[in-house]
Amino acid sequence: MKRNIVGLFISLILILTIPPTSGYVLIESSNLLNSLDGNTVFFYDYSPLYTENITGPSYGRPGINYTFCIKAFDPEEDNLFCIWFWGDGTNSGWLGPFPSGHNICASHAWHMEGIYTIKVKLKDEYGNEIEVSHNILIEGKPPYVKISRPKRAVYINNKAKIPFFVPVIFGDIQLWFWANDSESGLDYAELYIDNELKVTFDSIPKSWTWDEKVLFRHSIKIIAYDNAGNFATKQKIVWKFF
Ligand SMILES: [Ca+2]
Ligand SMILES: [Ca+2]
Repeated sequence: MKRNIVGLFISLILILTIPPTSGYVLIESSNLLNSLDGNTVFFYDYSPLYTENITGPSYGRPGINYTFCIKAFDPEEDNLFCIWFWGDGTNSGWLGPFPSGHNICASHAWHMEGIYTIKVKLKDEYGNEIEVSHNILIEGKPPYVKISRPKRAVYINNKAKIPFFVPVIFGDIQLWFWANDSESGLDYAELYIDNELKVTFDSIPKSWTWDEKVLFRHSIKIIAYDNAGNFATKQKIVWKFF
């Protein structure tokens, strides 16, 4: 008994006086109990302290599998275990063991639109834990996209002269496009003329001057993509002379 009290006293002195070398320190309760037995096995163990952020998309579409990865480093190079909580009530179950510093990846698909907070919990062999989170917006609505110029009119040297039932263009013309996406935001848009990619816009509204000397019937097509990967297409048939 006396030995136990002395052991406990020494343990408390150690807790209060030995400074951690870095980060924060966890003392295993089982180790503290060992010391109470008189077997003064007493050591510090550190959490998997150094975690990088979760890498993976911040936007996605319903029903598509997305992969996320995380790297964590344990100061004692303990093996790590990992569990992913997907924010929709499901989780991956504990995965591992993985060596310290390993890139741990997992995939998931969400079936309903919404914002989900992914949480990943890492623990070492002693149960010391660290948790990181990452949000993903799942949405399936295509962007709104419009070719706002040319309208149904006759254009001569970039000026609309008279209304007509199709756009008829003489000479160069400035084309105008407009698009937006109210869920994940617009990512980029591509302009095609006669199915040939002419330019990629990273934001919209945008204009582009069509100065090719061509004849007769042509198609102007714009495809807009949102950040989740949904897209929408608009096409206009025009007649162009030089
Ligand atoms: Ca550890
Ligand atoms: Ca959208």
